Amino acid sequence: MTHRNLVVLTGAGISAESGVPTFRADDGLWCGHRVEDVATPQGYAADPALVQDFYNQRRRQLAEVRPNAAHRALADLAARWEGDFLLVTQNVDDLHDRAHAQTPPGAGFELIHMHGELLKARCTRSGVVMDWAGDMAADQASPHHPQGLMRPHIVWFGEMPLEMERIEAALEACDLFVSIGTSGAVYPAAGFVQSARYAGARTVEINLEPTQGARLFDEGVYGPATQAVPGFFDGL
Ligand code: BV8
Repeated sequence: MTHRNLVVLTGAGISAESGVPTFRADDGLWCGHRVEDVATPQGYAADPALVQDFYNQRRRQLAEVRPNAAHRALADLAARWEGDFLLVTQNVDDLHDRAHAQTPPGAGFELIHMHGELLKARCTRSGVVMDWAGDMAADQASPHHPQGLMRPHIVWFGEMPLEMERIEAALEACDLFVSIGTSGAVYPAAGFVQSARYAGARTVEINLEPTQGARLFDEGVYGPATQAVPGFFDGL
């Protein structure tokens, strides 16, 4: 069966073999922090220095990691895919961006970072988003508003993910939905498989092991992403 309109959702598991830690380690902590202390507007308001340092550490780490075979397999697929292909990532690293930069220009690859990006910052007053590669101070003045501060351009818990209308439109039109390296613990991303099923799409979960939402998928492909992802898409 040939597919025309593909939506791929990725999570932290696709970057794990590049050395980027996933979120839900066994101790439930995230790099030693409680999620609510570092990934909520309340946590930022309570201790902006702690939150900025948490993101400064992760932004610095990007220099030490590289895209892996799973990121590259998706970029190669985009270069040869003839229909629509939307890649939605929950990840805030730039590994998909870097893998795609190595493919021919104009390849059919739309990428949405629905939870924001480590390499971008946002003015708290004007909402203007700008590239940001270095550290950010707790009281980082904004060049866009006299009373504004710069915060990470990251979607925290309780905040609306980005580009939801584009994502929902693509899910309604897709005939193949592939979820890669995500535990299915966070909404609305965890609900995308239901939208794809409702649209009549074939749904596939690719993960290290079956997730809590595995039964929602038509098929499961299990193993490390650097093997399972190329294996699945090479055969497509
Ligand atoms: C919103 C940015 C509404 C931060 C992130 C009760 C029930 C249902 C929902 C809720 C509820 N209470 C609250 C909610 C909503 C909440 C939510 O879902 N909470 C959960 C915890 C219950 N969601 C929100 O708040 C969202 N916003 O709902 O807004 C709204 C409406 C109107 C107006 C305003 C607001 C916003 C959620 C976004 C939060 N931000 N990230 C940052 O990154 O610093 S979420 C964070 O979790 C990351 O983005 C991450 O990507 C995401 C999901 O985690 P995963 O990627 O899945 O990572 P995880 O570690 O969990 O899993 C990794 C998987 O990989 C595992 O399955 C593992 O087996 C696998 N793996 C590991 N190694 C490999 C591998 N697979 C393959 N190969 C390997 N080598």
